[in-house]
Amino acid sequence: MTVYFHDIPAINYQGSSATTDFAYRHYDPERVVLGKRLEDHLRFAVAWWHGFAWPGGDPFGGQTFQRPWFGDTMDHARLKADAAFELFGVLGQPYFCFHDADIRPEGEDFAENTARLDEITDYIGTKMEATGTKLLWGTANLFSHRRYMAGAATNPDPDVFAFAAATVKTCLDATKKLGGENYVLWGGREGYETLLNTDLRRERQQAGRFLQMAVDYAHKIGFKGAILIEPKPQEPTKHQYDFDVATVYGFLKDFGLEKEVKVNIEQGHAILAGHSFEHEIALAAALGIFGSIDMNRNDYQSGWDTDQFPNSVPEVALAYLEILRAGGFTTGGTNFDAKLRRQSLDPEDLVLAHVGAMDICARGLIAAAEILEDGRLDASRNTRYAPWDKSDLLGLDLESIAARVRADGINPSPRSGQQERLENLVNRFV
Ligand code: XUL
Ligand code: CO
Repeated sequence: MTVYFHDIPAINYQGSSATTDFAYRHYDPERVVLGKRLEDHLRFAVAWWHGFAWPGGDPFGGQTFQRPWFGDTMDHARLKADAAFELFGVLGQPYFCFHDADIRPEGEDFAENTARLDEITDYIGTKMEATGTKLLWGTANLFSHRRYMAGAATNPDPDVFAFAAATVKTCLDATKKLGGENYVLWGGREGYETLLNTDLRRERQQAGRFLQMAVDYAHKIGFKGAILIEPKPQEPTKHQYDFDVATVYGFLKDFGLEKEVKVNIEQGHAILAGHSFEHEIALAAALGIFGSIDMNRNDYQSGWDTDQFPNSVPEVALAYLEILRAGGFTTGGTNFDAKLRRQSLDPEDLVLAHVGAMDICARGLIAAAEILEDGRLDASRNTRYAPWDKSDLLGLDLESIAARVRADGINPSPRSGQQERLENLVNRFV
């Protein structure tokens, strides 16, 4: 049954000679790059919240979108699921991601929320089986409802902690039921507006214990996927505890979870934290906690988390370069945590936003693979560090090093970092 995208053809790869907007010009799922199909490298996912739940509001104006599935009944929820699977089919998307609140209407209480989640995930499960679309990750929305205005795990009210913990249990159950390959925790309101009313030490402890409980429960039910924290420095709170990859790693070490939990890194969040996307990916890989990515872009003038679809091949290529250097995705993938601009009202806008983003990512990944196959970039980096390969310095102490510097007359002669030369090299591929 078609519900929404019925005039739009299924999108397929037609190459750069395509004459229609409704074609992939670069994303050929079957193309083999570095020994793997593009579809298996990129592992694209549609985000249910932006695609189907977001009404098109901004801080100064409300809903602009009029979707037939907007409403708070289970019939609306099923219609929304029908539309979502129709879009996955049009795009040929292998994966999707959801929050509980995206797929079911809010109930009167926890019991009703759980019953509705069970019912709609049964419905979604049947559609997944029929279409072969898979779940990249599930998550709980612990930030929209007013009960969470002062945080979920970090709330001053233990009843809110309890409601949030119970909700995470149901969302882990739902994610496992649907064969989810990851479970994400984004601490949207786990932070503060002002330190004047905030006991930071206590809130951190609550967040750490909450995460331990989630990990324990995932083990208990035999959830095979990865548990991922999604860092973000601020917005909606003034300061968020999961600020960036480095902060999250310190937090995981503190609570003994650095082998249990990885990160889901979002482009826009990295920028908000004052980093590049590739910095956050490279750091996570170096720390052994790289999990997955939320692909999008921010508006570079407004300084907001505008969640736009990616649009720059050079930017995306540098991110995929770090992902490929780290060995590629395992459980993770490329989730488009991106939404339309609020004037983009038509069904085809949602389709074309994903088509463009998938082509951009395909070009980025292909460019990154070509850089690695070319070999000169990494050869140059290896040469830069080559003297370390035969050095025993790190096993010594200051005294013996001082003796050696004196005895051998060590007197370093600086070498060029060749940055412009390497930038020129990379630009030949992107
Ligand atoms: C918010 C954000 C979330 C998470 C999932 O900035 O990125 O959508 O990805 O809760
Ligand atoms: Co995100």
